[in-house]
Amino acid sequence: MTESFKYAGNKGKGGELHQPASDTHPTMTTAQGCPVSDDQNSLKVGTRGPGLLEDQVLREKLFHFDHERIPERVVHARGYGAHGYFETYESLEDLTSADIFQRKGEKTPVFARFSTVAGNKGSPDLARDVRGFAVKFYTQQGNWDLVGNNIPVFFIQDAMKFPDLIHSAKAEPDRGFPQAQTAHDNFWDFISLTPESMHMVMWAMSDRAIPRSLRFMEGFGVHTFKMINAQGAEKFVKFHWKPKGGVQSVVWNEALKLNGADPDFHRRDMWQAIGQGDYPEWELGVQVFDQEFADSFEFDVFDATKLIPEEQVPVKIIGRMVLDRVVDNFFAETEQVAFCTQNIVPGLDFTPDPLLQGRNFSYLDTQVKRLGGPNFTHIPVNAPKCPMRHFQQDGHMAMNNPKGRVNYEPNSWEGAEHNPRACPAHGFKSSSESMSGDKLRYRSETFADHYSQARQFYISQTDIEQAHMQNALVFELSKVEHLAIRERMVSHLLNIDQTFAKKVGKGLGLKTMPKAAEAAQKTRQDLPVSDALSMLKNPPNTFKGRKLGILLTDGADADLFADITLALKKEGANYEVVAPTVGGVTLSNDEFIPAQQVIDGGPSVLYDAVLVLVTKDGAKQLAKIPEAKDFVSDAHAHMKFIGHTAAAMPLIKAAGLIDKIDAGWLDLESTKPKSFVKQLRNLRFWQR
Ligand code: HDE
Repeated sequence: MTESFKYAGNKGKGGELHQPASDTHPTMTTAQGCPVSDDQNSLKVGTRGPGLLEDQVLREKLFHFDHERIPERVVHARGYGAHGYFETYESLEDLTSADIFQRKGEKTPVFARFSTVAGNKGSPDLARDVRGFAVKFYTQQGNWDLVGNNIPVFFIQDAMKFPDLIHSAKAEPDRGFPQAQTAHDNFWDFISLTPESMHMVMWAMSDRAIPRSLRFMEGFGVHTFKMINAQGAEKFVKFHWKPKGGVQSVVWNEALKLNGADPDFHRRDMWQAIGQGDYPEWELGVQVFDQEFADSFEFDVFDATKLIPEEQVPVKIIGRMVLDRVVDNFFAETEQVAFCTQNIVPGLDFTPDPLLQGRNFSYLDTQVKRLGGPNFTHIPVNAPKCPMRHFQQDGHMAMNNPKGRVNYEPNSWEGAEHNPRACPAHGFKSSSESMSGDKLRYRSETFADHYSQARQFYISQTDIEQAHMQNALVFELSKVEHLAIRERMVSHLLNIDQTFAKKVGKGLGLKTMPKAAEAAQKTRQDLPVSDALSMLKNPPNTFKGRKLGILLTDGADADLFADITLALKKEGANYEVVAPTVGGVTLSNDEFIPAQQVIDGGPSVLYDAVLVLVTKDGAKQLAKIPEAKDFVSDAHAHMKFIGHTAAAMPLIKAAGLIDKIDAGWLDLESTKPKSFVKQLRNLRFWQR
């Protein structure tokens, strides 16, 4: 737990009740520092008004309020950020001269922001969407921003298409809906006319797009970058973040319900985990390869719709990121943070990837608009933590103008203190590639295969994951009004996998299957299964950082409650008590247990597994409450483990589940609390 933040249950930081002004409170002032005598009543003529224009205290208060909003990000508007550090595992001096990778064990401060892409700032966390995964490293040689996603490829190959992609995904312009959803005509119209998007679409239709927690997502730099060592030797790299807690998602029906039950599910989860000292952690890895590999690889390494399977180039782990501090102020930090792909440091470089080249323009450009001028680097969350010396000056809100008389270069003024010079030996140098060619608007033939890796992703998934992708496509395309668009999508799926396409076609009730879409290149059937692409083939085997929802009633078995909560603590897991009233319950030994949720407010979708710990009378009472029945039936439908005792039977019966009890239902009279928690490490009972 950090010094400045003590987690206080649902109250959070500063949850104290309002105190009237007293000696213990400092005097409130205006923004100009003038002490305020009354902050609740405007200045009026007489007791009932009218108000007076001269009331500078009212006018200043309203003026500032009127200007509180800044434009939200045009994409990735909804996000959540936290501070932490990056620890370098070993020196990478052979590979790169980047200062951050020179010294084993060195810690570099970071700020990370995770986001959805399409929805606005107030949209729910569990939208089916790609998640942004942006990290700012405050290195000793300047800020390095690794602005990635939780999916290793992208929808398009050229930045020229980005505004179209985003316009199509966002709310349709005439009607202003749907919000934070791709399940509408415009999106699928664009996608079905954009075959290069097919690989990414397969990822977006997988459960990767509905993560259980921001803490349980992978992150990817997507593009190929370069690392350059002190001798000038270059290698290509792709960046990967691997969550220590494993990769985990929710199921779609759960996501739909979570958006209603807790639209802030992801940010609350991050806030609580950090507050409780369960710091989210990822390892940073790189796939390193040279020009020779790039030339021999099946696809163009500058094509952002392709990945390099880990089986072909293994991920070398080079450090870890720990997020250990929530922000002091959401607006100042999470809203105002400005990530930019052009922020790199000596020892790293860009590649010609046409998506990356466009991004390097777009981020800075959008930030000038969003943050109101060129001086957003003066905002603490954006300011480098190493010395900055340059002759940039003035502009809106300039706070750090350089000191002294000299503000130009070259100059002949003596005195080094405020008079920097460029340094050819240590300054950033672009890699010295020789390039030539005609001026063209052109898409390289090496970018032409749009289906092979989409197929490889599909065949690498388990049956359950494949079924979820199929259901996701049926869901999304069923919201599309125009049959022609649905059919066009299925025509692409035929190029990926025939059986898959037929299942989706059937799910959509297509009378006849369309012909396969024309393809610039035939789909390769020879790409092997890559197990690293599946989530379920790589389970975390832990319940650490997860949450059990315990449905409790008065008189419930106190020993069992104590044993289970102890076993959870040992696992590093959490629990919440859900009770008939938020007033809490009294256990069999008269111990009082406060509740975090009342039944109607704590549905089982909030938890990774549930436990029904009740008396028979309690279960009979619960059997009359629809939300209590939903609690168990949803947990069952979402393949969750359900702990219970014989006393819970009246509720289970009322929920219509009595003949559905399977091995995912764990009877606490025969299962020891320790083995119960051990079972929970499987996270879901998929066999159901
Ligand atoms: Fe972004 N993207 N993007 N993007 N992106 C923005 O910058 C853009 C792309 C990503 O938490 C914007 O400051 C273009 C790929 C993240 O603040 C904007 C293209 C990847 C974030 C922008 C892409 C990303 C953004 C909006 C195609 C994964 C949120 C606000 C050429 C590798 C960062 C802003 C945060 C944000 C442009 C494609 C990741 C408009 C033109 C590929 C994580 O500049």
